[in-house]
Amino acid sequence: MSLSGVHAVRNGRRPPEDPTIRHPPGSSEEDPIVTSTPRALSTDRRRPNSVRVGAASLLLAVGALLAPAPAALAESPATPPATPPATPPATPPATIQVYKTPTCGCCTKWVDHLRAAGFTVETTELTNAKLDALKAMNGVPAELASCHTGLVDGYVIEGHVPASDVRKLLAERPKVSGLAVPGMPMGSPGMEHPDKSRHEAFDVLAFGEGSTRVFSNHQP
Ligand SMILES: [Cu+2]
Repeated sequence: MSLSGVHAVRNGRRPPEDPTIRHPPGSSEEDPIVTSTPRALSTDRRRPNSVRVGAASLLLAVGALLAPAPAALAESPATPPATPPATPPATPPATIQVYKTPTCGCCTKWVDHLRAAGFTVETTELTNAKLDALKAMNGVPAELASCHTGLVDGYVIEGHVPASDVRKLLAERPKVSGLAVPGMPMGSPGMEHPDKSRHEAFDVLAFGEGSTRVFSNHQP
């Protein structure tokens, strides 16, 4: 079976130590500011009083200067790596991993659409069989399948989903597996036709947990 091969392709792209890997929201509860105290503030205890007062106020002043600087805190080896505060992730730059077959022209146009909207996109080309396996592995219902599959921040993006819907998904973070535009509706991003009168209305569907609902509707 080729599932492990697909996995290897995905996992091999970045080593786990890669500092650019973002952590899911709420995955870290350590606050580096709470756990690290500037050591300099406690070093004056053995000195005479007069020196101590002068040194203490100087150190306090230095401490006040250093306190807001994350670089000063990061010098302690015990300080955990800086993580973003526990707020919802900001709007992208998000990286979308896109899986497609090598000959899919509309897939490439959809990737261009995402990049034009500000997303970073990494593409991986797979055989049809491996692409189908990847869709199944990521819970894409067969009836919602399209030509390409994207993965971003724990969500699956199946087919020609507009970048604006991906942004909305990442901002609102509903409890769904992902979004899908089944088939390849004419006029969806990457499926534009020179004759715009052939563009059709289409729904973006949110799927997951055995249910599907309309996430947004697009008119030609
Ligand atoms: Cu397509």
